[in-house]
Amino acid sequence: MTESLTVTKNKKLSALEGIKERSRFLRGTIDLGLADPTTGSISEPDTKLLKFHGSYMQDNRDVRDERRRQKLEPDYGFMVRVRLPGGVLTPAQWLALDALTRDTKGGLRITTRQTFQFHEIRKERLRDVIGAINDAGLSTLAACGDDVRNVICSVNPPVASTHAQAYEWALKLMHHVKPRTSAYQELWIDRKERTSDGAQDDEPLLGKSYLPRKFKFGIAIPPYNDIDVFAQDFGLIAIFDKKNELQGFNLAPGGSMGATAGDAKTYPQLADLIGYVPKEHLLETCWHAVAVQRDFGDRAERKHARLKYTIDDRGLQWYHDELQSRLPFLIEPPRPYHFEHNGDRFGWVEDDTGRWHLTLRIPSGRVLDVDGHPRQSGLREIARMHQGEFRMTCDQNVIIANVAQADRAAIDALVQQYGLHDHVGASGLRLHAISCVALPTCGLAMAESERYLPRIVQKMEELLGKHGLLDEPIHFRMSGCPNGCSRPYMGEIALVGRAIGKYDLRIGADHLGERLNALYRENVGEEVILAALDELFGRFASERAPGEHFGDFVARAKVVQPPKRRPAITY
Ligand code: SRM
Ligand code: SF4
Repeated sequence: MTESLTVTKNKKLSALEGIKERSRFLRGTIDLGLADPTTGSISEPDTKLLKFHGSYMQDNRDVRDERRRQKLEPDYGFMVRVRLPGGVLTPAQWLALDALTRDTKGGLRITTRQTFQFHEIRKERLRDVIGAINDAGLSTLAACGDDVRNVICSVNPPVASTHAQAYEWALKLMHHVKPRTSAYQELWIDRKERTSDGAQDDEPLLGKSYLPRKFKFGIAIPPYNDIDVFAQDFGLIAIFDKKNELQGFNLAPGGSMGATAGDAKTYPQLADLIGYVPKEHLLETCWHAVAVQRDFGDRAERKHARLKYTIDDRGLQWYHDELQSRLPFLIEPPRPYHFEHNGDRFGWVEDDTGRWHLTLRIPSGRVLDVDGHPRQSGLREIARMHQGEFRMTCDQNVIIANVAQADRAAIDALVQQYGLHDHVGASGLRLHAISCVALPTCGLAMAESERYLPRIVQKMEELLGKHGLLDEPIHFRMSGCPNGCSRPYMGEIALVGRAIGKYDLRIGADHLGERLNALYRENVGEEVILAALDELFGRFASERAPGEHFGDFVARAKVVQPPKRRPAITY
């Protein structure tokens, strides 16, 4: 790690670097903070360390001002995120997570990285909740923090063996690069009163200061790009032979969505191909892919600390060459592949082995009983009888996977009984609409997102209906701020929150997740958004080429000019 010293020697490290380095491998004083009964919070430095354990301290922003007026401390609650590589869990695990919602608010929340979050857990219940997640054979370690996040993997392929093989590598990869600290075991599983000094710990990959920032891997199984592989810090495209045997992976580093409003030095960026490795080299390649960023990522400026900036500052070819220099085998040129599909396909799909998979739409991933939609109860009943597994999708939906033909009718009956058939008769826009959590729990939200989605979708549907476009599959993404948790920069239409009631309207990403969109109207309210879309839908209906998607149309018609990809490297 001498290189990292060279890279950062003339810069002042960010404050968080010191907190991490002094934390005794992520211990800090979390144990003392949890034991303090005088407040619902923990100390600021400990909140940073807690993220590595999979939890954020938040407060309910709906009541923040009122509590301040009443001179009460904020209404603190903890968000807990489960680490669920590939988004797969058993019915027993579903039931275990479902039971934990007794201690939380907002039910189970499926995220855009195929896992679950719980919200508004009181401090005194945090250990029990995280402990119970571990009792269910799951973990929260590295679900948040400056580490390698949940490794995501396509869940939709109709060829069962391709999913099984890719999923196996998602699990292996997550295991290979996860933190090694024993602090997690002490705090949440052994639940020690006082944690150790960490002297026995070592982090051979991540180091004492962990990574400069989060690092995200995702595995796509062509022709499905249901994970948005180019939005990852390091995308992996699984390559199969004609017999559907996994051969290896194309490597696509340098993507991520986050940007800061008004700061042109921050921007969304797509990953680009740098080569291919056979599957037996995947783990070593990914280890070093992380290590390069550990050593060269910006530890002074957190807004500039993602791999995309390291690559853009130094070049894609530089990253390839640096990674190559650490590997004892050659990175080969990328193998051919093509994507045909992005997003989820709803309803029943039969795979090549005769097993069935049912994708259900869960608006914004919120598994909760709400008026007329007892989704949580319905999925609980399905979990009680289901013999296969559940798979979460990156569009926040759920797949009742691996169902025998004989069990389909019983599942269909529960779907009807509990109103889980939202996808039936839904507009193309509604089926492909996703939103981030935003208010009231997200501390960074500038505008509503999840709570606004139903209203804006309905208004947009009125316009689509007027122009005869209701069935048009349009990827619509909404975020409560420019951080981009719903991958809005890859939406054919996107709203990115700037202030309460104000959004950037962005358009022009393609339908396959291979091109970013561009800003069309900045910081505008609903009226302007709808007027702009009315005009665009009208033009799209009358001027589109046969089969052309909305995003492609607005790009071809030069309504906006989406950014270009990085130039390809030479091999
Ligand atoms: Fe995110 C921060 C929610 C996927 C980019 N994200 C947050 C926090 C933790 C807010 C905070 O830092 O205080 C949000 C918690 C809200 C809450 O109340 O629960 C939050 N992000 C989410 C989730 C739950 C959105 C959802 O509605 O599903 C997703 C959880 C994923 C998971 O299971 O791991 C989520 N976040 C994403 C994605 C999409 C992805 O990874 O595919 C992105 C864009 C890709 C990327 O990383 O750039 C994303 N989240 C961010 C960023 C911007 C990071 C950056 O480098 O610029 C932040 C802000 C930060 O980290 O400082 C952020
Ligand atoms: Fe919060 Fe912004 Fe992420 Fe939405 S996009 S969850 S508002 S950080």
